[in-house]
Amino acid sequence: MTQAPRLTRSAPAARPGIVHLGPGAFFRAFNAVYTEEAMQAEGGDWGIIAVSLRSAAARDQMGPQGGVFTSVTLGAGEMEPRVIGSVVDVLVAPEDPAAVIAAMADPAVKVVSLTVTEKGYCHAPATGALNLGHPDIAHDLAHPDAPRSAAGFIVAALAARRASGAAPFTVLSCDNLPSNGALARATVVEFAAQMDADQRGGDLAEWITQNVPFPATMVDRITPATTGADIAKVAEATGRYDPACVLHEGFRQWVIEDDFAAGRPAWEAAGAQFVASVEAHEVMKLRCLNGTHSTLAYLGYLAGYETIAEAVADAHFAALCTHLWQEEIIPTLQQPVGEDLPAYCRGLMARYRDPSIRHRTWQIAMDGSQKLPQRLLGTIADNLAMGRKPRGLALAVAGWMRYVGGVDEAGREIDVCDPLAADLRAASDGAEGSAAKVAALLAQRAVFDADLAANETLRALLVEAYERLATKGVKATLREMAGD
Ligand code: CS2
Repeated sequence: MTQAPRLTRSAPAARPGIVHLGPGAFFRAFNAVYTEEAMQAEGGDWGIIAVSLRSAAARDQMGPQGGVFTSVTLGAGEMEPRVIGSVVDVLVAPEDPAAVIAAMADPAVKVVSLTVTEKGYCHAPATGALNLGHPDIAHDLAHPDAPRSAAGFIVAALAARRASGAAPFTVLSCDNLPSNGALARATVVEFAAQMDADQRGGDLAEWITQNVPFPATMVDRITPATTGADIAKVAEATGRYDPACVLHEGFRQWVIEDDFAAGRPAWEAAGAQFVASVEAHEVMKLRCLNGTHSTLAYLGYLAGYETIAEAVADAHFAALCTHLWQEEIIPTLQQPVGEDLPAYCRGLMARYRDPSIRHRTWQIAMDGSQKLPQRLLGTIADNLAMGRKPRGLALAVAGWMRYVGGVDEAGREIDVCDPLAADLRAASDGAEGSAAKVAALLAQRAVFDADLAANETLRALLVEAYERLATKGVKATLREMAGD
């Protein structure tokens, strides 16, 4: 590799107005870019203090560069690099939690946004309730001044602002969860209620409920994890070494509920859509995009495909997506204002097919226990309630069941990355035969609610799909389903 000099900041940094929790690739390709463009168009002190709740990687990558990084738009074999400067500081929470609370408590900060992934909400995926048994939540309730979880930091900072008479900030969830604003509110308020119950919070839960807005958002931009080869390619193209670079598709969509306590960047100047309710957009995106993404991830991985583009280049996988959209997903949806559902799904297929986006099936397969309910299971429940048999969606869930069993079709071990991986593996290993394995996994209450688990139609569809996958493999199963 050429010894390119490191990227550094050239323009002065904006004053901070946002604290963002979760400074991974998606945040850099999305929130940071929208905020950069909003400040360029309309000005404002909206510099972002990015906070990593776990590893020091983001700080080690961006810190020496003064927060700047390269955002690379991919498409048609071309790379379009651009330096983004909206991140003005990067903190690592475990190194100094008090510094994070102080940054969030600064009255100059008007928005606290989050991309902490599904598991960062520490909730039970099947119900949405805060999981009080979660180790981070238990820790934070015992040590509220040195929290680890997003909810713990938000409550500590809101308590500090209330005590100092500062106005609250807006909490802006940008994770792929249904009603993500309401979910963030429920977990934060429940955490505060636990503090109040021990006489440590006063009536903080009530104060948060009355004063803190939690607008919902729908976020969309496909952003694979950056690899070493990507960093080398970017250095080649730009002449700068930038380990914080992100490579993503050109498409982006941000739909936001316009409910902010103390102002916000002019994100609409960068194309964000402000609406009264995000729900229909969110459900459309989670079911149409993320639902088929997870389907392609499990079945594609088992079939030996490394990326989404490779999977949909197989005509049977593409046909499965089309079947899912037309027959099993769109019939459950309300059409969001300004969207045309069939055209939206055709657009998704075009996005998936782009071979320059190397989005690994293994990456999307991660954390399935946290993703399945909103991506696949709600759609299944709606189909069943309408008297329909969702065979394609059941095949996807059976694919997940095979995947979490931990062995691929060639007999190789799968590196299953999921907070419940050990439980799921034990459930699968402890059962013999397709029907028993399906039953053992359906009994995982964190993933399947009691009603769905008791549905005999679903059980039969899952057992049939699981048996086919186990005996014939993914490719032969898809060929049979297509009638070839
Ligand atoms: C993907 C998403 O990793 C995953 O689970 O389905 O990250 C997806 O790429 C984004 O939601 C697209 O906006």
